[in-house]
Amino acid sequence: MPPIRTVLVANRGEIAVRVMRTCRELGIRTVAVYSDADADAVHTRYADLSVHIGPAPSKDSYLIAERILEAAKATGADAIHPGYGFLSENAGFARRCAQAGITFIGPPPEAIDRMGDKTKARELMEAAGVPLPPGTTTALTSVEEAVETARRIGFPVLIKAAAGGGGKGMRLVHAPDQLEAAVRAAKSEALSAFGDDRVYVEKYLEEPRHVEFQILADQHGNVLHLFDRECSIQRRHQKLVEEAPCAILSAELRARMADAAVTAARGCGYVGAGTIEFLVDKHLDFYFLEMNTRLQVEHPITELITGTDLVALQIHVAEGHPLPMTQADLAMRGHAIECRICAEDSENRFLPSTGRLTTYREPSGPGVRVDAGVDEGTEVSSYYDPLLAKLVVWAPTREQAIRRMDRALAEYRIRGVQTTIPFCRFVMADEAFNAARYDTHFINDRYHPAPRPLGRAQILAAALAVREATAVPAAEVVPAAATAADGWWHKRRH
Ligand code: MV4
Repeated sequence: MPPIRTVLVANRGEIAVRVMRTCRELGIRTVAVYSDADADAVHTRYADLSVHIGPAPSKDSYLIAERILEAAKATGADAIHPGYGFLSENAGFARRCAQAGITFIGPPPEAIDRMGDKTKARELMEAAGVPLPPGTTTALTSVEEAVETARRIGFPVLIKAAAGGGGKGMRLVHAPDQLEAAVRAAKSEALSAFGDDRVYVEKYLEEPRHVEFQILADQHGNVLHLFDRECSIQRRHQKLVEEAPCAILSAELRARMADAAVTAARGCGYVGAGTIEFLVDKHLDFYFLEMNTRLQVEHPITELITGTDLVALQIHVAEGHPLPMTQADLAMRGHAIECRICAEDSENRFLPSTGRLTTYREPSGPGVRVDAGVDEGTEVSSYYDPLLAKLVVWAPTREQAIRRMDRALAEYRIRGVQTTIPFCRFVMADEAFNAARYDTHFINDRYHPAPRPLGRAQILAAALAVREATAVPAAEVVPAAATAADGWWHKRRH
């Protein structure tokens, strides 16, 4: 395959900028696509060329394959990098790129299809000998089948959508009499979310850790792993803090999981960068969960512990070259942590926060990397994912990385929106996190922030609103207005 000269990045925000940075280092021209909301966005300005593709809503712009392909043709792009989200795991889009003679910088569409259907993936992984949570490897054909399976594997069980992933359309079931309703609910949710109502049953693992392996494969049958990341600190299936390597894996367990991950990638005919997700239970048994057939948000922590550039490697294998290293060339060094800086109010139920970034100053210094998609003056809207930037640190040890992250979080200055920085600082200070004793329930188990005291402007606004509604002197009702949001932080899991 001829070398790639121009890459169109079919994405926005931090990942678009991240991909374009490597392209620039490689002497590859970059093309941005942008919506109405992103006319002045960082990624739009960073690119060598930029093409307007439609109105702000993603469904009218970043998700329209036709528009993206037209932009690629109009600018002479010979490759498209999809980033994550949007069209990145859309096999149909990958096929249309190929038909248009454009290199899709990602896996073959067949591999996307094989791993996108979770029952197909389970069937393939079982055949390859990768450990799976007990359950069905085909879609349920009746409620009776669910009952029989649950009796065999034991409660609790999860009903999962075959077309799902990332937690959508899941139902937890504790007893046989709940099964019928759960299957019906899961099917209807799956139908409206994915247009596919197939569901299957899996044994529910109670307090698992989410540990994933980075995989790289070329078109010549070489498959490597780049070690592991722990991503157990999640809220509603959104990761917030990730670290590499996972602090609790012995060398022996890491080697067995890495083997299973390479086997999984081979089993679906994978090419490019991908991630195998596992759940690890308290006995340190591990189970295949799903494969993400794209570059992931948290890829930088792997880059920092392995000294690699995953985007450069994606481009290298997309050009048809063999991987430039062997497994023996790869080693992990030190420890990396990523904090996702999102426009969400972590002290008020992580509610989305919008507005103009009136102040935006990034931390820097030893071992600090910031991948941002915003700068001072950026208008943060509610059209897109709230991720503003990723703060990533590297240090020789986990302890030093935690201290370094806290230092960098303290340096960050963002005004205009609320962010997840207070939450990330809570994690860095948390005793269980420091001891690496945490699982996927970390946030529910440990994070119960007191509500932030209302600011002067909020108190005045509340007072005015109350006065307008009641026509009594504002001063008398301020305390009641200030407690209007009470109560939520008392909520606990179970
Ligand atoms: C599970 C599970 C427990 N047991 N499967 C959530 C997202 C999707 N990828 C699958 N998920 C889970 N599947 C079995 N058999 C628990 C979860 C889960 C989870 C997994 C990883 C990280 C955070 C999570 C939060 C809630 C549930």
